[in-house]
Amino acid sequence: MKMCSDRRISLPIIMLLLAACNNNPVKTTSSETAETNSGVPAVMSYELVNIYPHDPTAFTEGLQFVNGYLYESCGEYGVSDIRKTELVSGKVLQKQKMEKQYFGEGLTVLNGKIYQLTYKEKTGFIYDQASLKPIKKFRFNTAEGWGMTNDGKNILFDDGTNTIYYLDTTSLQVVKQLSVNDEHGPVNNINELEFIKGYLYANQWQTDNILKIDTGTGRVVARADLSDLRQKLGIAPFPPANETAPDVLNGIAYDAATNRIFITGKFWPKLAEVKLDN
Ligand SMILES: [Ca+2]
Repeated sequence: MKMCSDRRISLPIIMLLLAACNNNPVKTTSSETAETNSGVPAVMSYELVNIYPHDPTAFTEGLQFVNGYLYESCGEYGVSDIRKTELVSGKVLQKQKMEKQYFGEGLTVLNGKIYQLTYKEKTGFIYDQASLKPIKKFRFNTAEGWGMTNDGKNILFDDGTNTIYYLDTTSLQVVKQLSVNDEHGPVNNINELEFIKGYLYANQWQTDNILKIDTGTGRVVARADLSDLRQKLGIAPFPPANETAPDVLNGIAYDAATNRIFITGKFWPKLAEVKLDN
């Protein structure tokens, strides 16, 4: 999520209160590396390893790293696209624009195909990974489409609530649902996703938190606060000062071959390689 004109910071007080209730990590000692006995998520610290360029006009909605390249879905009506970019230069190597009635959302690459959600159009797209050419559309039934990833078998997506939906790649039907919870209850606004070493990682919309989720139970087992990443990258604090300024953190990608994690955000001019300690 989401579009500039509908960024929901028009409800700042409610959102901040919700964020305060849901997101304030309870302090744990640095030696704790997993969910505590009380169910409180462990604190994940992070280390900034590298900084790469990122297209500052990209309203990032989905990000994945595959065979040396970043695949990204960018949103907003009229300018949405999917693109393949070079990590070190940030150069866009290939791009496929979407029709103006679609707002691009989460993206994932699996078995030579790129799957992509749209925001309110209940329409998913499948593209050929090599050419980025559209192969087909499919329908999904949630009110909104937000983040997407895959676990090597199923596609996982979310709709801005605390529910993760598992899609069968052949039938494109939902075959399983997972509810994300922490010690306070449901964790809503689950957004961009990434599957890393058996755990589901998610950023939570309008926060700079990265959550580590046990896909067996839906529990948040660890949480990283990346709010000072903006400063390290030279990016102005949230909320953005205008419609083209860097917006929320959104975009998590993982390179399993080198164990690197990449983080960026909507209209961020930089992309960070980070290490998470948990
Ligand atoms: Ca991702």
